[in-house]
Amino acid sequence: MINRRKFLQLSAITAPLIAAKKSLANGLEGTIKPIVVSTWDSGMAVNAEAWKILSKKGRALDAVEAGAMQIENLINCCVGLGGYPDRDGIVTLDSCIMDEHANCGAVAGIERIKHPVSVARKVMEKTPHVILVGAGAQQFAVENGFTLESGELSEDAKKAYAEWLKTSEYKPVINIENKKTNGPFAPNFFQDGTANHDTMGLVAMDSMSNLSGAVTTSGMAFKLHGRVGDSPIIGAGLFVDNEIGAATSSGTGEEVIRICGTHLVVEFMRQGLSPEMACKKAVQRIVKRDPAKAKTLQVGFLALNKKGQYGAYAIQKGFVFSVKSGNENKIHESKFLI
Ligand code: SD4
Repeated sequence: MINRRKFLQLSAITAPLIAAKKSLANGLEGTIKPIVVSTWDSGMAVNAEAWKILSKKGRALDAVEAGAMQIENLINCCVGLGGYPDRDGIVTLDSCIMDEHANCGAVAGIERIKHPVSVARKVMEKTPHVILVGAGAQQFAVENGFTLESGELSEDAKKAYAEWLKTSEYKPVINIENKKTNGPFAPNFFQDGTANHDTMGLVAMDSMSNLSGAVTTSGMAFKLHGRVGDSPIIGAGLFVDNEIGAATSSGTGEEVIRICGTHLVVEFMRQGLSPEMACKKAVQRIVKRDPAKAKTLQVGFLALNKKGQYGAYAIQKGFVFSVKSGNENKIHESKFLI
């Protein structure tokens, strides 16, 4: 007969074995966490902010919000209020956030609010809704203590808008960060040399293996007033499934919305594809629909799975992303299709 002491000894030996077997069965051995991945090279500073939370065993949701706020805070940055306006000269911001329970919130076309990502979080936590738009989103923000800012364009944005008004042509600029090719429409570079983009998407996994993501943007420069891109649309600009992984996107939002881009990426990962292959298949879906048009635009997807593996893929050369974990802190170039 097995006595109590023997039973305890046996359990002490078998419990870790069972746990190890379970994690092998899940395929999660060797998981890298915490980890945060962000679009573009400006993601380095965003990741650093998120890392302050992740490295202290904080929640991925708090980390992605803090990361997005970092870039929204910059005065001459394309992402927040310093971003480029729409064709009427008004800066309108889109943002969303999603956590490990599929809770999500978003704001679209919000004006004069510095931290749309935090308003998105409030929509998620304080309302039964997912998306608030325009004046309603702004009203909700003010009612929840957010300050109504002046709405004046940044110096960069004023110059670019004046330049754009000369032709008033709507032409989304591929890899708008590239100063050499994009001339007056290229935004500034930050002091650390990283480029200044109009969208920041980031996804993170915390030390509890929980995933979250956030996106914040001023959207496509010189868009029609009222236009909403992919960034605040759950399943387009951001999707998180805590069983599988998370994905975000950057580029021409209309193309991402058409294929429910980030949801598609996560579903490809569910089928067993690596993050990079999942992003590639989503990019192929866009290109296949209209190959000629695809040559004229850029879309990049960035994904992270439950093992802490990440990958990206873009239509064109030039999409870069930033990674921060215990193992690395660097900018990667995405592979591309065309
Ligand atoms: C949009 N996807 O508004 C955004 C723009 C973007 O890098 O990502 N630019 O369509």
